[in-house]
Amino acid sequence: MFEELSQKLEAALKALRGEGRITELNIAEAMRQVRRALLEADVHYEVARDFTERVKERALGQRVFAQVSPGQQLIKIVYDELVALLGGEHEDIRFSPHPPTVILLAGLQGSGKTTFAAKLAAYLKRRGRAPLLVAADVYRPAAAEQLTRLGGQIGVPVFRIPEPEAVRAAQEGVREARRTARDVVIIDTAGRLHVDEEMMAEVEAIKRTVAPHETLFVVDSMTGQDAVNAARAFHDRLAFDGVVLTKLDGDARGGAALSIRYVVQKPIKFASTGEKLDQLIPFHPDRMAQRILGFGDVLTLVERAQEQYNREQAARLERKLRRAEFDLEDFYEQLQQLKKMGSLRELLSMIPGAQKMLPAELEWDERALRRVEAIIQSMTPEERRNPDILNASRRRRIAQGSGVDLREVNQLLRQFEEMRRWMKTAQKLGKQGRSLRGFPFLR
Ligand SMILES: Nc1nc2c(ncn2[C@@H]2O[C@H](COP(=O)(O)OP(=O)(O)O)[C@@H](O)[C@H]2O)c(=O)[nH]1
Ligand SMILES: [Mg+2]
Repeated sequence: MFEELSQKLEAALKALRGEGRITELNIAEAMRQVRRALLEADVHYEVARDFTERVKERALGQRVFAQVSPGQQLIKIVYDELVALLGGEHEDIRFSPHPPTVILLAGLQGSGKTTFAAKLAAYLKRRGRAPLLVAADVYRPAAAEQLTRLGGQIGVPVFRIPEPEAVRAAQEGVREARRTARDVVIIDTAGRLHVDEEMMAEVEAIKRTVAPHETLFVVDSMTGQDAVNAARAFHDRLAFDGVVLTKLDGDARGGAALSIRYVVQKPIKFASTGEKLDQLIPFHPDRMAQRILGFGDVLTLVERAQEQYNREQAARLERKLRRAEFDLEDFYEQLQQLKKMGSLRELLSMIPGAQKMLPAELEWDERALRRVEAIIQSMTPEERRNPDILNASRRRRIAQGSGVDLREVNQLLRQFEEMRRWMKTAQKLGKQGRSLRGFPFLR
């Protein structure tokens, strides 16, 4: 996500990052580079120009170059402005005090509406809501089919009617939700390849009829400036309440998406980062700005961990950590948890600094993870609980059993020891008042 933009921005700001002398002149030069990086990522030129102008003005106004760590100050200004550009505060779905809350999705064909409908339903279900999906994309039977299949995967009911009448489908869907006590209705609509009158009129009619609490515009971030134009066109007709950026996992022209908020003045509420149904993140401008500037997104990582981790497991783990009893069995359990949280690539992208080491090594990493699993699986329960008994002959047996080199077994055990040592250090920190959160081996 924004990997290229990230790298270029970092390069532009790097010269200013150290304690080095900063002058009006090199601020101007850095901003020229920042502007170029934004333009190359397909950020709208007006947005890029305003952005760098504002940063420059603030930097000069605060006499950044006279400060103790001018580079850091400037990066802070860039960060603040980026957060502002992305909308400032996080905005959640606005739920109606009188359920069901009705959410209408609109956007071009292929933008990811149907996928998002299911992702949103799964997300709301995890938050304790009872959603109903409504197929108001009534013209292609395959569309309702797709929604029904996705609903099945996440255990959320899907409402559809056989007739090709979108407005009625939406209306009856809301009625069905009331009848079956579902508290959120998500209406998936038909899109066209291009903005066209018929489509707009239909979505408008649905909106008028069901009076949704939220109308969300779903847009493919990879379509560059077209995304911005579509946003404008939909907003003129529908006056939507929020934006969903999809396909942020692709890197191509994602920067255009950053202009949308600026152009339509409506909050981005979610970002979709893959085809899998759990690849959805609530959009937080500050977290996104941190990612773009290469600072990772630790908060989203922790939230993801908390979602996957049940409380009992967490309590047990915490107990073990406190007593420094963490063994290979716990380690294995953690690996499984980690895998459930998403792809390694996605997780690493949330860890500060990890993006830089990503590309080439990553495939190796996924393979390495499987080998680690195989090694641990080849141990007896007793060995997992008490790795100290792993003498040379036991190690040889494990290597043979898991089909890896003895060297790799030794390496894993060494790393595990190191990790345990780190945990003890973390414990000491914990005693000094800092809490131990998230995953212990994601330092
Ligand atoms: N890589 C990626 N693909 C996505 C994402 N969201 C949707 N897709 C894919 O984009 C295609 C179109 O999505 P769909 O939900 O059918 O779009 P719709 O026509 O707007 O309903 C499908 O192949 C999806 O799997 C995303 O966030 N990332
Ligand atoms: Mg669809």
